[in-house]
Amino acid sequence: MKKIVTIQDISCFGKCSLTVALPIISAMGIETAVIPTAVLSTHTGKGFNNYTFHDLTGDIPAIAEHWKNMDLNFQGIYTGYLGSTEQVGIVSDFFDDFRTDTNFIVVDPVLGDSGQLYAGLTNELVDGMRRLCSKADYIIPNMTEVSFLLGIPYTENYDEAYIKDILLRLADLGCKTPVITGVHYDDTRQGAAAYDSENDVFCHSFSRNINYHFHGTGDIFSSVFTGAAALGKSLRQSLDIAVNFTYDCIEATIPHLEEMWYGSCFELCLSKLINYVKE
Ligand code: PXL
Repeated sequence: MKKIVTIQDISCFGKCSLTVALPIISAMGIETAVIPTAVLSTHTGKGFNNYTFHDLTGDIPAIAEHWKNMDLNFQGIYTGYLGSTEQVGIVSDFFDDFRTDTNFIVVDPVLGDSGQLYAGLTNELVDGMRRLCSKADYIIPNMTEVSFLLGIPYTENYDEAYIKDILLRLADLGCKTPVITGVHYDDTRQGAAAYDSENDVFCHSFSRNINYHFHGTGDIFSSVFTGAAALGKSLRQSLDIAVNFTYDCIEATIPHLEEMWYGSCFELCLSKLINYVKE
């Protein structure tokens, strides 16, 4: 079986990071190994206060060491929310230990949204994420994360020429293929833009725009994109599957007022995802 290891937190309630990545990547028919970076009682987004936070930095090197001794290998290594700045060095060592000639690394530089860093995250972590991005095959920031990674103002008013320039600057950080999520040039469509720097090709994928903001959609997109790439789909196919599935999840969440403030009802759409990857 194809195997992906994903390194991110467990938010025990709230549907993001590992509680999204595990079911989604598994539904794609891929074995999913996990390294939890921290355990929180909920995610740190709007509406949740006084959440617990247990940092697991100290556990990660021993897990990696055990796996090295077992000669484990993975088609994809996919990182998300990190629990401490110290984890940047540990994850970077993990990349060195588990990178092969045929696998790939995805860094979702989870830092913030709507122009703001997530609660408790620091500029030091931003610098660390930038270093991790330099080692990745794919990075998947939203426009907030783009602004922190590149040290430029946050904007939601841009055109295609601006996004292409940003993609080139993200590739200059050292990653092969930057992918920007939440891209919209007008009110009718929303999607993702990518730049394959090895082949000098830009690529877009859009779905219909729904003007709602849902928590956890970035994690849904990155999980699906990583799974699709591990299954050998092309960049264009992986973008299309991730954009379409993220749209499905947003649409499916709208009738669920009691849940929509903290996450997306991705569970209702998993059968669609299974069909997307069959096609
Ligand atoms: O969805 C990104 C994310 C992951 N993990 C934690 C978060 C967030 C966003 O708020 O708080 C703990």
